Amino acid sequence: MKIAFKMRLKPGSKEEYCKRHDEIWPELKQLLKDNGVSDYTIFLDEETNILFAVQQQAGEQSSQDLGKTQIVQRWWAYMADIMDTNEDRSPVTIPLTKVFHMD
Ligand code: RM4
Repeated sequence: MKIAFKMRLKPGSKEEYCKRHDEIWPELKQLLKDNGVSDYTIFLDEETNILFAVQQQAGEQSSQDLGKTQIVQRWWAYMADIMDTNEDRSPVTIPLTKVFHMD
């Protein structure tokens, strides 16, 4: 099932966000794949600094449901300085509603 959600990047952090994701930890990538997440893309609206994430999820969990794992907790803590976060440093994540799809 394809799902989408939005997060928010701190202004002026585009380059750093891209750099960190270009260098995504192999163990995080593997964890996502092992949990059925694939075809995962994040877009940035440079006008609003909103990050739009789209991904395929094979099971019940999206990338945002893996916060109980050490790897994701470490990754979220690493990213917290350039993103809008909750108390626990997870990225503020707002699910988006699918309104159209065409194969
Ligand atoms: C994002 C955010 C998401 C994570 C991806 C890889 O900035 O931290 O939760 O799944 O990176």
